[in-house]
Amino acid sequence: MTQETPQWRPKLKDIADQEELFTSGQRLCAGCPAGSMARMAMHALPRPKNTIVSQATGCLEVASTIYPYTAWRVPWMHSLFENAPANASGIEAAYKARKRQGLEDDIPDLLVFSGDGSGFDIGVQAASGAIERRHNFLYIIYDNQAYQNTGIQRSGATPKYAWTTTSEVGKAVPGKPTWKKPIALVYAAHDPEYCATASVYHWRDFMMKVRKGMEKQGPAVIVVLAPCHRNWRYPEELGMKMAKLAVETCFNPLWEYDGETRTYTMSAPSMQFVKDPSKKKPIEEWLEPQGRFRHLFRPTRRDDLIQDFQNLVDEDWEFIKRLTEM
Ligand SMILES: Cc1ncc(C[n+]2csc(CCOP(=O)(O)OP(=O)(O)O)c2C)c(N)n1
Ligand SMILES: [Mg+2]
Repeated sequence: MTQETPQWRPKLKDIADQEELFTSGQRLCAGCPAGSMARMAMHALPRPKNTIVSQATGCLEVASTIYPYTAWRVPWMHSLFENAPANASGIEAAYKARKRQGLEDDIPDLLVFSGDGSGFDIGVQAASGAIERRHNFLYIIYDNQAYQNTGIQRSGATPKYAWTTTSEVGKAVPGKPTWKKPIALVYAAHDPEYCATASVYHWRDFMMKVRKGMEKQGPAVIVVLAPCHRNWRYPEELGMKMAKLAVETCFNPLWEYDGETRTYTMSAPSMQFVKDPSKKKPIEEWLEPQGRFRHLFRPTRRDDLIQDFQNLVDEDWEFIKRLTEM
């Protein structure tokens, strides 16, 4: 057996000494974990000075690139919802052509960021095509479960019963009528080199996944849950706690797909709930602090809807458990 190089594990001390490639001074909301997510991702790059970012529109983009300022200390390209992975494909193709002509020695690493609006809905076509063409890029989708930057419209990532401005709560309808798309599985089914889910709370797990995804030669996708206090309506200092609870309730199971072996693996933070199912918290612990689910608890408690939500979470969890036990 060949000796594998040990997996990179970030240490806080080392990160503290590194240059910030996603800087402070951007205009994300106070407590918005999307900013922490971007910082962590940039600190996990294998070749920080040799990376190009292609970014779809969304909170992270509009808040970090208000003309004439930018929070990005790497070459960065604005993209549409529809084409962020396609832009990355084009950049890679252009560098390859220039290298063939002897104009470049190197092809930079490509990192794509988008929100769930692009990653779950409007940009799926471009992402699907870029993965199929086997471009060498990592696509990070930060999932805050709605189109937040334009005023909280529901997306394919919005869970059932959540309030948004386009999934209203009233006498006739209790929020969004349908469940969220299993988008990470949709991308994993494309058989990329690497695919994973992540949480902004489990910072080391997330950063190790970013490093892995960047180092793979070929397409990689990470879907990271990043709470949004404007829509989820929790006190703004509780973002990381909401992300942690999403993992503890198994609403956001953390797993990886390895394209080489074509296998799914449960990641360490979620593995504990497989080993000891009694540690899995009831979903209402995650739902109740969130104003977008207030109507499930007040003025009358809707046990039927809470139970339905729990059943959906349990079904997804059982499915992931079966996949990762293959
Ligand atoms: C095709 C298209 N439709 C609508 C818009 C307007 N728009 C810009 S950002 C945005 C919301 C982004 O949502 P998401 O991707 O989830 O990112 P978030 O703002 O939640 O971080 C919308 C609707 C657009 N730019 N392009
Ligand atoms: Mg969003």
